[in-house]
Amino acid sequence: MSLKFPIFQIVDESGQLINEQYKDEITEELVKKFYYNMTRIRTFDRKAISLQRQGRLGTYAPFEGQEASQVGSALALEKDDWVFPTYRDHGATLTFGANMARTYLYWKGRVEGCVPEKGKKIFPPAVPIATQIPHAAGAAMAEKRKGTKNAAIAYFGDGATSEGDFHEGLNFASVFQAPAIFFNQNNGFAISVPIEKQMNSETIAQKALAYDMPGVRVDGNDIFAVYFQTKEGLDRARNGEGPTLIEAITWRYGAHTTADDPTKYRNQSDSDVIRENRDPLLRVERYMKLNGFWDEEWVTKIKEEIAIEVEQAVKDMESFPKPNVNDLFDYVFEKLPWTIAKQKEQYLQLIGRES
Ligand SMILES: Cc1ncc(C[n+]2csc(CCOP(=O)(O)OP(=O)(O)O)c2C)c(N)n1
Ligand SMILES: [Mg+2]
Repeated sequence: MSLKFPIFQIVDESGQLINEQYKDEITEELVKKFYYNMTRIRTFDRKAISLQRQGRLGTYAPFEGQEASQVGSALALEKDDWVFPTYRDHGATLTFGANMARTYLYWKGRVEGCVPEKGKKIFPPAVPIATQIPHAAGAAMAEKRKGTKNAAIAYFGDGATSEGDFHEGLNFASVFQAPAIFFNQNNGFAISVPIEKQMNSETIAQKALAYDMPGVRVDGNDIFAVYFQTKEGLDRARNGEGPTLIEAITWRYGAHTTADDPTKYRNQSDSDVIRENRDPLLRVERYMKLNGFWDEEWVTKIKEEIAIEVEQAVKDMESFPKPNVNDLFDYVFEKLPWTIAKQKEQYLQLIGRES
């Protein structure tokens, strides 16, 4: 099956353009946009880990290594499309226009972290695996019924493809020819379980065959391949040609979350080798150098701007108004049962407040 679903690349590990078809569309502006957005989200991600280690954020799920998949797919979207992310997809949501301070706030356990910018159709990160997939299919079906040209994208990992929700979502989208992109980031692991132990299929892309939709396998560390394949899938979706499944083969360098120790289940030196050979940012840097787009001054400037933006987001997150303790009790039942009312009273007493 891997022969039927070859890995699609446009720029190889050394930064060489190996697919001439897209040559004219690859402008200096587009390549700089790739580099800028990947640098931005990598900076965000590293800062999140540092904040967690200092006790300033709760558990965090890092995505370093997966930047090309997330930025490439998000940049292919139009502003009125829907985004259904997981806990690891802040690279995609930030690129699409999510607020950075609120994204940090989410990992402080604050519900306000789930509120998107006005007009941005970004769902809260799905922590229950694969539940966002039928939601995306539904949103796409709704857009089709309304007669718009908007599409929906669902992000999910390799592990999610073993869930019923994955199959239900793809089936519905296929039956109704809904304008959806099912964007899989195959990072080889569902927490500690390697892909060979998760499934007997050789590829994830081949699962599209069952639903008679295009299944595309791309090098998820080649942002050029991800961007153009997502765009093509979206074009088909907007033209009424239904959904597409994209398998982006990638790797997370770090732990599953800050609560995980990857050395218990894999050899971390593999990550060092992948970083040297297949790093998504390094590949764009190599491409830029080979094509005369690399400009040290510009790189220094954007890195400074990004550092300021991230520091400001941390400040905004930390100065966000404290949560209202009543929120802990007030929204589960329409009328507070006496047991919870008593708990609330005792808690307020404990913290020395009347209401
Ligand atoms: C329904 C459900 N089952 C189990 C879990 C526990 N869990 C959290 S993350 C995860 C692994 C998911 O792996 P994958 O889909 O490959 O995504 P990745 O974390 O690699 O991005 C599991 C099993 C969960 N959150 N939800
Ligand atoms: Mg995974």
